[in-house]
Amino acid sequence: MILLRIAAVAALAAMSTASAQAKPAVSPHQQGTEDAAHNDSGTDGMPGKTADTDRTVRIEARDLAFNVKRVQVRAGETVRFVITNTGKLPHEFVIASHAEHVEHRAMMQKMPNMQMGSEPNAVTVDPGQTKDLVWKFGREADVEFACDIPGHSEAGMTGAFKVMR
Ligand SMILES: [Cu+2]
Repeated sequence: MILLRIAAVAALAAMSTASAQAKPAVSPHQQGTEDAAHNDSGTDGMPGKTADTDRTVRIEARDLAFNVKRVQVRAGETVRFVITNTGKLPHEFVIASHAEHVEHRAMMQKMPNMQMGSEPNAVTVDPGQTKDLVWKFGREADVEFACDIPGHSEAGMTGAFKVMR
């Protein structure tokens, strides 16, 4: 089961690497809406491999806040986030730049039933559940975590990463 997990994470990482390499260089005004969530305003972090975990950080998602507002990480560090939902509502844990969060929220306003859980930078955690998200931080300081379900970030389900170089 652990091996399967690692394989799945590795596959996701390989997919995102492949799509990044395959993406042609385009100026911002040429980018289509389908690529809006993965444009160049994104963070330089990427999904990490469980096997490379440097540190595990436990986070509690409540209605409607995370138990921490700020998490300090080192540039290049692979952090395994273990998110437990102790609330009564489903919540997300999404790692992205500020601009990407704004785009995700706009998209979810239009499509409230869309699940972010299949994205490599997001997990959806149902009440009582615990899920993992492994993330390798880059040097970029503009990276935030949030629940982008409509109304949740506005109510305070956001937090910041402090990236130490
Ligand atoms: Cu939420």
